[in-house]
Amino acid sequence: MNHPSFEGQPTIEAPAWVKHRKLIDWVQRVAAKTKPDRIVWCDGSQEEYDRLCAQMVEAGTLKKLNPAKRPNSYLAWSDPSDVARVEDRTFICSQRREDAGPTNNWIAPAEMRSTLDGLFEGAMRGRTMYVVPFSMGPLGSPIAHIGVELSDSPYVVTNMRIMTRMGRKVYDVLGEDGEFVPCVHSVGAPLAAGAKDVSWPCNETKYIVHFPESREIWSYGSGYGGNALLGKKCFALRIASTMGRDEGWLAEHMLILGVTSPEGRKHHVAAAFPSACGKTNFAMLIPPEGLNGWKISTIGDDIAWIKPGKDGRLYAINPEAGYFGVAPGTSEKTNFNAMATLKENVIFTNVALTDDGDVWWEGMTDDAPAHLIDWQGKDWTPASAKESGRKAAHPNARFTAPASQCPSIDPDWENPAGVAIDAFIFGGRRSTTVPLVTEARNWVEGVYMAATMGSETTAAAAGQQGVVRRDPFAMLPFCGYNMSDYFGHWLKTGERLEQLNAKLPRIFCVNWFRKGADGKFVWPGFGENMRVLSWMVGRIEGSAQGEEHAFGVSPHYEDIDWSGLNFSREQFEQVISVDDAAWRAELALHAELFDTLQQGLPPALTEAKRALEQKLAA
Ligand code: SAT
Ligand code: MN
Repeated sequence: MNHPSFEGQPTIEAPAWVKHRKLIDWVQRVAAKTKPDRIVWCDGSQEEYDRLCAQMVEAGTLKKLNPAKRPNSYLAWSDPSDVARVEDRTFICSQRREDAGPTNNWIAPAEMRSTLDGLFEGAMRGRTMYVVPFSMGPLGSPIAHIGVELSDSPYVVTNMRIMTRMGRKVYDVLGEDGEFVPCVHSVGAPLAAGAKDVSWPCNETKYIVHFPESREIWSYGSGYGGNALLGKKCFALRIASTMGRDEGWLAEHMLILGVTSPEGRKHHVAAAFPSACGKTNFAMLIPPEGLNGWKISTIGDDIAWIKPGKDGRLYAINPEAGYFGVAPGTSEKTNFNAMATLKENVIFTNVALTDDGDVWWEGMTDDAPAHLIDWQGKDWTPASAKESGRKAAHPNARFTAPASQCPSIDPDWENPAGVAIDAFIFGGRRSTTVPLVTEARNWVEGVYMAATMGSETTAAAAGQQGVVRRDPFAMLPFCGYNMSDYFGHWLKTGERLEQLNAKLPRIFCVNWFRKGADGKFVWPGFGENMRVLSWMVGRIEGSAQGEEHAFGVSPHYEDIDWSGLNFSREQFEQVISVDDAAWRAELALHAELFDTLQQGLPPALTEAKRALEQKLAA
C-alpha cells in the first residue's frame, strides 16, 4: 500500500454533504500532520457500522457473538495496559495555571502544543482517519452542542455511533459555519507498510489533553472508554463545564431519572456519583416488593447538561444516546432493565466469552459457566479462578448499548427542552461515617456537602483502588477548570434562581455503601434505594418527616416505608447514625481539601464549615 502525503494538496475531497469550509480545512491540516493512508467521512449509517464491525472482526479487534444468543453484538478485548481512564495523563491546558486549579494536571498550552506536535506527527501512518460528526444532545436542541472527532480507531467510531447522535444529519445542523468542538484522537500506533496490525493498537505514552479556551481536545495513545470516546468525559464534562461556567449553565457527572408516585405525581432527580458507584443501576431502578406503586423512568445514566429556564427552574438533558456501563455486578437481579437493554446491538469490552459465543462477567449469574475464555484470551474455569484469583472479566469491563433499548426509558428522554429538576442527589462510596441519606437545609449547605464529598476509588480509573479521596460533586476527574470557581458557579446558580423567586431543587447526600463489623454492606441497595427516593419525594412534597442533626435532616426509622422488607431498627441505626468522633476526623479531611483549594474558595463554604463544626461541638 502506498502512503500518500496530503502535504501541499489543496483539498481533501469531502463529500458534497459537508459544506463547512473551516471544518474541511481543519481535517486537511490534521491529515497533513498525522498522515493517514486514507480518510473516511462517516455518515453514521447502519451499513457503515456493519462494515466497520466486519473489518474489525477480520482484524481480530472484535469477535462476533452468537447471533442466536446476542444478535448483532460484538466483544472487544483491549490491551491489558489500556483498560481505564488515565487521570494522571489527563491535562487541562488553560492559559493560566490558576484556571486549571490545583486538582487538574496543567501544562502551559504552548509547551503542550509542541509535545502534541511531535506525538501526532505521522501518528496515523498506515491507518484510516475517520471523520466522526456528533451531537451531544438531541440534534438541534437548544441545550445540545456539536463535536467532530478525527480518530484512527474504528472501535471508537462504532462506539461513538451508539453513544452519540452521529452521522450526516449533524452537518445539516452545522451548515456552512456552525460551531463545533474539534476532537483529535490517535491510538498512537502508526503501521509500517505491509506490517500486520495488533488487535488493540495503543501506546504506552498517553496524553488526554484539553484546551478549555479554544475548546479543543487532543487524545493520544489509548483506545479505551473516556480516554478515546471524546464526546463523553472530555467534551460533555471537561470542555462543557467550562462552557457552562462562561455561559451560565451546568455540565455534571449525573444520571437523570423520573420518579412517579403511586398517586401519579412525577418528579425529576439528577444524581452524581463517582464512576463505577451505581449510577446506571440507580437510573434504571425497579421498585421493590411493597413499593410497587412507584415507577422510575430513565433519562440518562452518566452525564447531565442543565440549563436555567425562563421560569427559574433548571432543565436537564442527557447529552448521550447510549450507555457505557460497568458490566461486572450487572445481573437480572441487580439491574433487570440493563440486562434487557443488552439483548442485542451491543459492543462488550473486556468481558469473558462463553463456549457458545455469548458473554459472561462476575455477578451476571450466581454460578459461573464451567469454562470461559477470559478477557485476556486465556482459558478460565471456576477452579482455575479460585487458584489464581483471576477474574473472567476485567473489573472495569463495559457494555456500549443504545439508550433507546432500555425498557425504562423516559418518554421525555429526547425532549429537546429537557426535564425540570426537583432534586439533586450526591453520593459516594463510603464504608463508614456518611449516613444513608441527609437532606441539606439550604442550597449553600447542599453545595458544601457536594463539595466535600469523599469516595473510595474504583477500577474505572487506573491506580490504587479502595482508598478514600475527596471527589467534589463526583467531578474531581472531570471538571475542566478551577474547582473553587466551580463551587462558586454552583453558589451563583442558586443565587440567580432565588432572585427569580424560583423553588430551588432540594439537595440530598446519600451513601449506599456503609459496612458492618463483618465487613458486609448493611444496606441492601439496588431496588431498595427506592425507599430512600420515596422519602425524598415526601420531603419535596412536604409530607415526609425527618430528624435534624448537625449536618442536615435524615429520616427516623418510621419515616421510611418498609413494606416488603425486613430491615430492623438496629440495622437502620448502623446506616444512618452520625458518629461524632468519625465526623470530627471527616471535618479534618474537609479542612485539608479546603487548604488545597484555598485560592478562590468561596467564603460561604468556609462559613458553612464553621457552622457545621459549631453544631457538632454543641
Ligand atoms: O471511561 S469512562 O469515563 O467513559 C467511564 C467512567 O469512568 O465513568
Ligand atoms: Mn461516569
